[in-house]
Amino acid sequence: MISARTVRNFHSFRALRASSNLKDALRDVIPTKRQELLDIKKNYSDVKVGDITIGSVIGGMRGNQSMFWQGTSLDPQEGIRFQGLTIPDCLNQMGGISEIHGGRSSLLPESMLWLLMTGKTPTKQQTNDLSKELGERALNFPSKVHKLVSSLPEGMHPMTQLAIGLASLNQYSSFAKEYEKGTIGKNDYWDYIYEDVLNLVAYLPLLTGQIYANITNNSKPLGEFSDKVDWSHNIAALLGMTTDSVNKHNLSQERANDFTDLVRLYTAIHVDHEGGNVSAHTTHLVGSALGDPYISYSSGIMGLAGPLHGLAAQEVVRFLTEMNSKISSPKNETEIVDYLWSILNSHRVVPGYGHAVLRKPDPRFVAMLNFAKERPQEFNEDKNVYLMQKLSEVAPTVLMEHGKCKNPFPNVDSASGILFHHYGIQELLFFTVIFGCSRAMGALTQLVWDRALGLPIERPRSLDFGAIKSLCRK
Ligand code: CMX
Repeated sequence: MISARTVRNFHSFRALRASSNLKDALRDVIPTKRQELLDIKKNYSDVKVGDITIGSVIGGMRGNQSMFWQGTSLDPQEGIRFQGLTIPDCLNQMGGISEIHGGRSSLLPESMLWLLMTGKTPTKQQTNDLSKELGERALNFPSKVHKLVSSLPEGMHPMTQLAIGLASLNQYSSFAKEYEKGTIGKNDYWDYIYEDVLNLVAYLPLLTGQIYANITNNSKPLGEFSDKVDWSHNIAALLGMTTDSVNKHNLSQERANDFTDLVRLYTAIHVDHEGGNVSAHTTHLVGSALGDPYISYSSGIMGLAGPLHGLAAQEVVRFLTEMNSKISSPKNETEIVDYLWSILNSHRVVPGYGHAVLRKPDPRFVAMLNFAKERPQEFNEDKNVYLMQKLSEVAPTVLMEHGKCKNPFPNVDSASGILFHHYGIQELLFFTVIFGCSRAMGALTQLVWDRALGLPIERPRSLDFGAIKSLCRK
C-alpha cells in the first residue's frame, strides 16, 4: 500500500509510468475515422436528419438528432449500446476474471474505457495494463490540489467540491500548456487531450475519497490508495469500504468484495449514455471552445448535479425511505398505489421513473436489480430494496394511468442509490460523485475524439418570439 504522502511525492517518477498501449490502439484507428468524417462532410452535408420543429426548439431540443457522438448510441426501445454492444454483451464479452482485481468476475470500467476509445473490446491483458497505468498515473496527483480539496468545508455540496477539484487541475493541463505555447497543430490536439483525460480519470478515486473524508471524517483519509489494485477497488478503499481501509461499516471480507463489485458494475455501465444528456453535452460544448478536459468536465459535473439528471438517485433513496415510513408494509400494493397518487396529485415527479429518450425499462436498471437478485441473503431483509423492486412492478401502471410522462418505466437511478445506501453510504448528496467518476470515461473519450476529428466550436442559432411567431404564421 502507498500512503497519500508517497502519492504526493511521486512526481519525479513520471517517466517510469507503465503503459497500457491504449494510446497506440487509439492512434491506429484515428486516420480511418478522420477520412470517414471528411467523406461524409464533403458528399453528404445537405442530407436532412429528420425535421427540427418548433416543439423541439422550445422543448429542450427533444428528439433533435444534431450531435455527433462516437462511443454510444441510445435506442428508445432497447436502451444503451456501447460501440454497438448491449450491457449483456459487455458483461459476456468483458466480464471475465481479471488478475488485478483478485480473480473476481465483474465487468471493469477500464474495459469500457478501452472499448469507448478504440471501438474494440480489450483483451484481459489490455484491461489489466490499463488498470495499472491508471494506478501509476494517480501517483502524480498534485499535492496542491490534494491540499485544496482537503480544506473544503464539510457542508459544501460534494459535487461542488468535485467541480472545484477538477477545475483546479487545469493548471496541470498538458493541452492548455501546449496551446499556450502556440506551437501545436490541430491534428495533434488529441494527443495532449488524451494525456489530460487519462490523468483526470486516474485522479478521480483520490478526489472522490478525499471528498467523502471531508463530509464524513473531518477530512481524514478513510483508506489508502494503491497502484496494485483496479480503479474501482481504489474508490471503495478510499470510501472506507474495504477490509484493509478504515472499514467504517465493519464489512466482512465477502460484503466488502461485493461492495467493490457494485462499484465496478455501477461505474462500468454509467460511463456513457449517448451525447445529449446534460453532463456529456456540457462537457462536449465547453470542450468545443478548446477548454481543456479539466474545465470541460468540471462544467459537466455541475450539469450532472441537477435533480432531474444525476441527483435523481439521491431523490429515490429519500422517496423510498419516506414511503416506507408511511406505509404499513412494502408488500402492500394498495398503499403503494395510493402513495404514488398522492405524489402525482401534488404535481411532483416520481423520482427514478421516466426518461427523455428511453421508452422501455432502462437496461442499466435491470443490471442493478440483477446485482441485488443474485445476492438474496444480502438484500432480502432490506425493506427499501424490496420496495424498490415492488415499485418497479407497480409504478408503471400508475404513471400510465396518470398519462403525462412518455416513459412510465424505471430508469437506472431508481435502483442504484439504494444499493449504495444498503452497504452504508448514507450521505445521499454523495452518490452523484460516484456517478461523476464513471461518466468521465464516456464524456472525456468523446472529447479526445472531438479533437482527433477536428470538430468545430459548437454554436447553434436561436430564435426569438418574433421569429417563432413568423414561422407559425407561415
Ligand atoms: N413522475 C411524474 N411526472 C413525470 C415523470 C415522473 N417520473 N416523468 C415525466 N413526468 C412528467 C413531466 O414532468 C412532464 O410534465 P409537464 O408536461 O407538466 O412538464 C410530462 O410528464 C412529460 O415529460 P416527458 O416528456 O415524459 O419527460 P421529459 O423528457 O421532459 O423528462 C425526465 C425526462 C427524466 C427529466 C423526467 O422523466 C423526470 O423528471 N423523471 C424523474 C426524475 C428522474 O428520475 N431523473 C433521472 C433520469 C435519468 C438521468 O438522466 O440521469
